[in-house]
Amino acid sequence: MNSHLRYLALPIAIAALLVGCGGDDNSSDTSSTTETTTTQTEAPATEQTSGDTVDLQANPEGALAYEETSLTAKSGTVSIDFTNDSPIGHDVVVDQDGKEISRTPIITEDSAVTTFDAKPGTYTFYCSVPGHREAGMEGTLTVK
Ligand SMILES: [Cu+2]
Repeated sequence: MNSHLRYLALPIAIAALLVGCGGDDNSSDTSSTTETTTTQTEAPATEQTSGDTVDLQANPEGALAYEETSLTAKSGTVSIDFTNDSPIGHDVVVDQDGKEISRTPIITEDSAVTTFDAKPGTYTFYCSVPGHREAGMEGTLTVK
């Protein structure tokens, strides 16, 4: 009478719960040398007490004309934000009493900014591409 009843007691899940203890003895973080001392002092917004930025656009269809021929700005640091969406090259020259103050490069399908210091007064702006001013590409900038 050989009872082959083998009772295989399988040890159910020897849950070796190796609790990952938060040991503090792991001193392998010596990578604290990546501290870069960037002293970037960002300008606190554009809180200008004076000055102005005005938009000026050339005729997008390619006509020899600015969309605005009369601009007004506050005195101080004045920027003219010039946009020319046409394939005809244009620029903006600012002058006062025949003396050039500032200008943008000649651009096509692009935008450019020219910045200058402006006291109150009347300025003229025009396109310096030959023939364009004569065709009407000029206007007045009034600085108050
Ligand atoms: Cu022009």
